[in-house]
Amino acid sequence: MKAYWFDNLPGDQREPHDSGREVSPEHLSKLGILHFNYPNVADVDALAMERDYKNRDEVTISPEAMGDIYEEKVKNFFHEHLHEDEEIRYILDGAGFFDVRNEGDEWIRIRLEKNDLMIMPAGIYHRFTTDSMNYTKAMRLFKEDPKWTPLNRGEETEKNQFRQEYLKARTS
Ligand code: KMT
Ligand code: NI
Repeated sequence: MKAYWFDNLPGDQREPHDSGREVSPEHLSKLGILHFNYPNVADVDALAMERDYKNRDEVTISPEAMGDIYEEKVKNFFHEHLHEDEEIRYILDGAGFFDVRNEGDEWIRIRLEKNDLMIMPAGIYHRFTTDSMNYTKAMRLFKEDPKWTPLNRGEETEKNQFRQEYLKARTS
């Protein structure tokens, strides 16, 4: 895992876009983000048990796995959105970038590699992309049914209850 300010420069979303300014784990935890390095799936099982996660699936995001729709999927994952649930992702293979908005509405880029697990709180604005290797294999954990509808940022999400609660939790 490596976290840094996104450079906001034009260019392919899959490039690192590393501004050279690192972001500390403390900064991430202030945003409500947790990160763990779990070499064994047993560690993930324990976390899932502890947090009452009953379901999971696996996705492979690559041109080989997705064929013609890969480029479209990658573009879609990169639309800024939030969820009304916590989002837990565990990287099984490959790597990818999650960009999250910080308290000043700036993009923080988080590079996740194999064995990285990240927990993002409900209501945080974020987006995802593969890197230039075009290969992310990830486990997605769900409390109940796979319900992880992305709500794209707009007037509606600003008023969203989970967004409001997220903002409130950050200042208290
Ligand atoms: C999301 O919500 O943006 C995702 O789950 C991205 C795909 S999982 C690596
Ligand atoms: Ni998401």
